[in-house]
Amino acid sequence: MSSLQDYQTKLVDDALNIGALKFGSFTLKSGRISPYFFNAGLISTGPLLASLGHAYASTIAAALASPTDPLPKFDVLFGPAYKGISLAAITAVLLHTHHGIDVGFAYDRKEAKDHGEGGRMVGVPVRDRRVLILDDVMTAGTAVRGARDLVASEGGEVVGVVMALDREEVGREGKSTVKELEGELGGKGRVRAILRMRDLMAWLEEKGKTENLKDMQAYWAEFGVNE
Ligand code: OMP
Repeated sequence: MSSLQDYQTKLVDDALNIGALKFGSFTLKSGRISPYFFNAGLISTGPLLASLGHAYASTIAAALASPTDPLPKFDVLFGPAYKGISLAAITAVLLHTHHGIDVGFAYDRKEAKDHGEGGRMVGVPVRDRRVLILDDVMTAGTAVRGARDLVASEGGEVVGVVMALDREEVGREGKSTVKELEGELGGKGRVRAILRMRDLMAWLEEKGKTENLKDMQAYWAEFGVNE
């Protein structure tokens, strides 16, 4: 029996159907050669975005209610440009409509604007607010740390991170990216994901896709967190 929630299985199925999740051989930003790749940018129809937003919102609501390591309450959902923008927007809507959780939404511009309202940030101000960063994929944490530094430079306090996929890899020093980031953000439970690499492996096992699973296990042995 799979331990995956319905919204997790739905995301894997949807992503595979439209080619947003692929098994094969892919070169990552880090230079590592990965047996799988997740391209959240392909999740781009109304129904698919609704499911993904529902999955993010459910993950956040469950994390806030966790009896052991709850995600701290937050005021603003920050979606880093570009992919985080639409994802954070739909999640803010679904948190409101399905969970009664009302938060602001903000994002950055990649190019600072020097006319009109100016600046790099759009949406509700993050100054003196508790901010949750929402993004697509985390490998070594470089993208997330960039977003955190930006929010901090605008006077916001980043209390957590939520991703669609946590690849559960170690950084160059061999330490878990999630553990390092949680340490930097103030403790356990601060980095959450709809799916982790182990969930994809559980799914492959359940479907009897042993060749893909073997490749994933070999990759995990080399780059996966050591737990
Ligand atoms: P880090 O910045 O190292 O955490 O890598 C995250 C980024 O890698 C994402 O924002 C993507 O640009 C890219 N990426 C994916 O989108 N999907 C993957 O499965 C793997 C990567 C990656 O290159 O590591």
